[in-house]
Amino acid sequence: MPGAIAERVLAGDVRSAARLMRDLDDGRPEARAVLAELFPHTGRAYVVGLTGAPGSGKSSLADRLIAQLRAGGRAVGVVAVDPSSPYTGGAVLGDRIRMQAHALDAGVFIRSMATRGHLGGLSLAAADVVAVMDAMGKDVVLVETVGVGQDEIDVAALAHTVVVVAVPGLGDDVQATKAGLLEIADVFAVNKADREGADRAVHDLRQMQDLQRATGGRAGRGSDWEPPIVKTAAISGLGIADLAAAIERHRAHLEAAGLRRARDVGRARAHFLALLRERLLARALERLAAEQGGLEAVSGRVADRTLDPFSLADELAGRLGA
Ligand SMILES: Nc1nc2c(ncn2[C@@H]2O[C@H](COP(=O)(O)OP(=O)(O)O)[C@@H](O)[C@H]2O)c(=O)[nH]1
Ligand SMILES: [Mg+2]
Repeated sequence: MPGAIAERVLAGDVRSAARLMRDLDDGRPEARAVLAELFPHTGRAYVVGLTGAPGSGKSSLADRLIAQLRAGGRAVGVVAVDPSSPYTGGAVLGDRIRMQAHALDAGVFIRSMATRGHLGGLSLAAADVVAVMDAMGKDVVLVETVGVGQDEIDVAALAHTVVVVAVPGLGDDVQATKAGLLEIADVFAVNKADREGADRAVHDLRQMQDLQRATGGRAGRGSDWEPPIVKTAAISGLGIADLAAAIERHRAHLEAAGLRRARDVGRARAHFLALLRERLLARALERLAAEQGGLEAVSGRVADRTLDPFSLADELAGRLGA
């Protein structure tokens, strides 16, 4: 039986959900217990990742997609993760202004995430928030993340459909896309198509896809899906319906090809591994604090070569269960 807080979250109560998310952020054990109560009621939301370089227009696209989804009667959650610019200054203000049209809409819940030192990494914090939104009854949860670094790639593992946002006129941006984002993209949006060079960017992406296919295909995604490339201009709304349709096609493809479950298993694996990592690391660090004076002291001794980190790590790991 869910407790009072879980009941309120399940009923879609925004204040209870917001408080729960804050408590999760603060690492309160009671909050995790509420999450466990909510768990049987989750698994219904469709999660869409939006990833790409800062300034590529992810928040603007999210805003447009929200409007599109709301017009279709869907309840929407948004998780904005931006480690390069924690949402405390301009970014959060920008996001609020951009999405404020939806601020009074009860069918939309937007959460900007701080990126304090989560032991489980960003992906765990984001996964927890996605779970709360899922329990609240959001049909679709958009997860916005800056596409640089492993943490963000990990966040993408939470999504059923990953949209990689590129912009024209940035060769380097396409290069960055190539590095890891090409692997995780289910759909490409070439945003700012109102600017010169959009066709060129589409062409470049297509070429990279051809190259990838010629050199052995997309590792890890396990399907014959060819990620479509959609031109968008979030500023005017151009191409947004196409983008929403491409996301919907990918979702239909996952279901028709029996891949939805594989994706869900992959999402569960990512979440569970992050949980384990957090728990084990917290436990090990507690031990370290109690027995060795903590991480800083140990690091100093390792740097001075008075402590062997290999033996210490082995020894600590070996005693974690005790
Ligand atoms: N010209 C043009 N500017 C855009 C477009 N989409 C977003 N922008 C602008 O690009 C800037 C960054 O957008 P934002 O959504 O915050 O990008 P994010 O950092 O990826 O979330 C803002 O000034 C937007 O107004 C577009 O389609 N065309
Ligand atoms: Mg943004």
